[in-house]
Amino acid sequence: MTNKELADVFALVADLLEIRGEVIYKTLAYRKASESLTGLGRDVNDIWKQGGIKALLEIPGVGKAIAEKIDELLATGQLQFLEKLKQDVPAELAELLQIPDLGPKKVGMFYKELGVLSIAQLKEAAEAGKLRDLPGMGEKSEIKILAGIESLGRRSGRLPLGSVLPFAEELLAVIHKLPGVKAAEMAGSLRRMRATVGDIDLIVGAEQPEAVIAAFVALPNVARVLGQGTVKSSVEFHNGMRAQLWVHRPERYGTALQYATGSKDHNVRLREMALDKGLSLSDQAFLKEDGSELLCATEEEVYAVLGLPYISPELREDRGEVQAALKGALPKLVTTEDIQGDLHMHTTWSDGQMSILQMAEAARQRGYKVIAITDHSPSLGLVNGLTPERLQEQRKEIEKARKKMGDSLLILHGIEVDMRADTTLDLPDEALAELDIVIASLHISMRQSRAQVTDRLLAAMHNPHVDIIGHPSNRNLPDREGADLDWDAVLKAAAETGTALEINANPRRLDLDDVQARRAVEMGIKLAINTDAHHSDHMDFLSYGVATARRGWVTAKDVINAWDPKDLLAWLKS
Ligand code: DGT
Ligand code: CA
Ligand code: ZN
Repeated sequence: MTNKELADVFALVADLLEIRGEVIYKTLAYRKASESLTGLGRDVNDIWKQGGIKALLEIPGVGKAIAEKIDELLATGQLQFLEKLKQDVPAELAELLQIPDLGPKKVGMFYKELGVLSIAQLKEAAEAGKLRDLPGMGEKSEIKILAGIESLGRRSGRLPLGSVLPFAEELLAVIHKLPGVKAAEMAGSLRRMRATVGDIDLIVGAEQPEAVIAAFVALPNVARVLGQGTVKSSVEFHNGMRAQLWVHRPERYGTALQYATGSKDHNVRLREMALDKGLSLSDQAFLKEDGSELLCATEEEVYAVLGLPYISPELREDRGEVQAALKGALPKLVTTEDIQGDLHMHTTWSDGQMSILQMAEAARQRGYKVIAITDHSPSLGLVNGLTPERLQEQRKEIEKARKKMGDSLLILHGIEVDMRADTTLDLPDEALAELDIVIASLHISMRQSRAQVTDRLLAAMHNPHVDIIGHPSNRNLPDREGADLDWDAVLKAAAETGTALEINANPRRLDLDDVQARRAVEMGIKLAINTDAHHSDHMDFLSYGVATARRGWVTAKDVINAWDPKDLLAWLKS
């Protein structure tokens, strides 16, 4: 069994226990073990073979009960505890938990009351109106379940960039150290920094490809070899992620990297240009009509052969970048170094994990010149949002932090105010008027009709105190789609009212997305690239937001937190 398969067993145990109605804490140990096994860099089989149960206990999140169960699973391929549990609770029910907003209690109830065992049966029961009369249910919750089932059908199997990139970076560091490796880089959608990625593509430059491939497939966290050839191999890791590795001789590295970075459409465009010059471009080389090869060790050379300047990977989507490059009109893309501060963060005043001062100090350490403290407003459940009274109290603490930081950091007092379902904001104008900066965000009732939900954004933008719309669509990657916004209307209002739109850099959001960000800057709308940090570590998310902006052809002058703080202050006042 692989780590991932073991992890899946424990996740199933936890799901079934919850459906049976066990109290949460009894399931926590299984969930923790499942997560820990998924993230483990070593093969559990090796640990177990070397040191048995005792060695298993060294794995974080694995206590005696779990270690014994891993031992049983690895020895017999089965778990008696799970087999018994399945007699109480059919294992198929766990599948129902994938439906968004459907919890174990309801799943258990649908099974007991109606014998529902599968998503198909649940859909049938909901369509026949059989769920609405059960305890705690109604017509609305029935409709919600149907919508949830429908959204499952759209599930992509893609992973958010932020879940893959850190793993791929570690992997790359290991590959760099394999014998004979001269160069190694990520390619594919990961290098283009798409918001979600299908798999990990890696390119290596080495004189002896077969030796590198043999070493790669033998890495300890490889669970399965899906394919192994002389220049290419494909594997699945213990965490379930898949990677393809191509190895090329160093003198061909440029064409190989360019090819594997894609996108497919961008490459098609380049091949057409090559053909016009009598060249045929492959991952190996440019082939001339006389049959000789033109080799490129770097990507720059590939583009130069075609008469093009280097095109950043984030732009390679065939969205006009080749035409722009030909005209010398590529944008000077924003970089993380351009960013002067972060204008969206939370503290212990609402649902953040650190104090104002701790966040300020972390920001100063990163070399920021400005931050905005933007805790939540009151109506949003569970986040301890700020009433006008508590905002006044918070102001005093902001003043204290300002004294401590002196001239080294500008601290703006702000709020992330909720857009209520009825188009009003969650704080009175008088409270907003006293703040330095106001972000308005959509969190609740995001499944309203297009007209209704769009109206809420328009109303917020027309409020003179609102400076920024936070994570405009409220999407959650990879599978929760954003609100059904009328983007034409949203962008038009942003341009007219001079409201900035946020690119929320949290890798689960990346919202605005690249496409809307590009439309926005073309219309002269200003953007803010913010991390929405709830802990100082989250400030690291910045690079994901910047990458999204770069994919949207955004330059530093489009981004209010890339400006000198003086200019930002002037803009906030205007
Ligand atoms: P993904 O993995 O779905 O997130 O997307 P990509 O872009 O990483 O695509 P993938 O993994 O199927 O292929 C990796 C790269 O290989 C792709 O970006 C460009 C190149 N490639 C794959 N198939 C073709 C093809 O049929 N023609 C050309 N020109 N390039 C291809
Ligand atoms: Ca890929
Ligand atoms: Zn926030």
